[in-house]
Amino acid sequence: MKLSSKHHHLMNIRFHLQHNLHLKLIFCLFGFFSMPVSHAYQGDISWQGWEFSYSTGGAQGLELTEVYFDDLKILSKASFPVMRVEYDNDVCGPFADILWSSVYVPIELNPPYDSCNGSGMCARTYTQDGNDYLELGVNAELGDYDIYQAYIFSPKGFMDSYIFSRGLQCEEDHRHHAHWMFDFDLNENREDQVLKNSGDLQTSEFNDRKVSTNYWTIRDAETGLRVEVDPGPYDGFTDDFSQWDVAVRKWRRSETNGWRLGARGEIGDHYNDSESIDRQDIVFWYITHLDHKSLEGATKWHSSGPRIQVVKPGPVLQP
Ligand SMILES: [Cu+2]
Repeated sequence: MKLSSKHHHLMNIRFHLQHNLHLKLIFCLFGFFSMPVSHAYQGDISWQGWEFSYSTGGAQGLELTEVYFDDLKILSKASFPVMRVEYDNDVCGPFADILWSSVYVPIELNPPYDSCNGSGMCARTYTQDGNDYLELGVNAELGDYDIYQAYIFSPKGFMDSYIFSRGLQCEEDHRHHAHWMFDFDLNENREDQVLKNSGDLQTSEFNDRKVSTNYWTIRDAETGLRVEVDPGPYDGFTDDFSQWDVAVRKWRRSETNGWRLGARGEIGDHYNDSESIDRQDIVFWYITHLDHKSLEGATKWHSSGPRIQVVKPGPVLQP
C-alpha cells in the first residue's frame, strides 16, 4: 500500500510516550556520556474501533497487547522478535537483529514517510482514497541498518504489519528474514482453530509456505469470529537459510517472550512437538524474506509484511 501524506489531527488518539525512566537515571548519573538518549515508548490507543496498548520495552520490537476491534478481542500480543540476516558466502553475519530499547533513534535522512522525519516513533492518522488509517511505527538503527517497524490500522477491520529496512553492513548481496509473532486470542476464550485457506482445519502444530497455502484463517470455535492472515505482495520466498513462511504453535510462555534461537535458529525446527492446536490458545509466526542486492546501494528502503483482516460472525439465522 502506498501511503499519502495528508495528515489528520490525532484527535481520537490518546498518546503517552514515556521516556524510559531507568535509562534516564543512568544518564543523569553518568552525564559525561554524549550518547543519544534511548527511549522506551508505551501507551494506549483507541481509534475507530481499534483498542490496544503498545510498548517497546520487551526486546521484541514494537509490541501490541490486548488488541480489540469493535470490542472483540483479537490478539493477546503482536510482536517482532527477530530479523535474521544472511549474506552471500557468509562474508558477514549471519545476524539475529533484535529491536530493543537501546536501538530506537530518529530517522534523519529520507525516512520511508515524511511524517517520520526526526522522530524515533511515528504516530499519525491519514486519509488515502477516502479511507482513514492509523499508523504507528518505530525507527531503529542496528549497525549500518535503518529499520522502520510499523502497524497500519483501518476502520474496515484490517491491520497491516510492516518492516522497512535499508543499509548495507557489508558490500554483498544478502537476505533479511523478518519474523512476526501473533498470539491470537479470539474472543478471549482460548478456543482458537487454524485453517489453511478457509476450510482445511489443522489439528496439530505445523509449518507452512505461501507456495502451498494462499492465506490462513484463525477462528474462534465458539462464536465463529475469525481473522484471515494474508501475505503482502513483497513477502518474498523461502530459501535454505529460512525455510518457512508460517509456523503455528500452541501457546507456551517460554516460547513467546523473545527470540532465543540465534541467527541460524529456525522457528520451523523448534517448539514443534505435535501438540494440539484445535480449540487452543495458538501462536502464529509469520516470516517475510527481503532480497537485498548490494548494487541497489544503502539508501533504498525494502518493505514487506502481512495483513490481518477481522471477519465478524454473521447474524444468527432465525429458524
Ligand atoms: Cu539489507
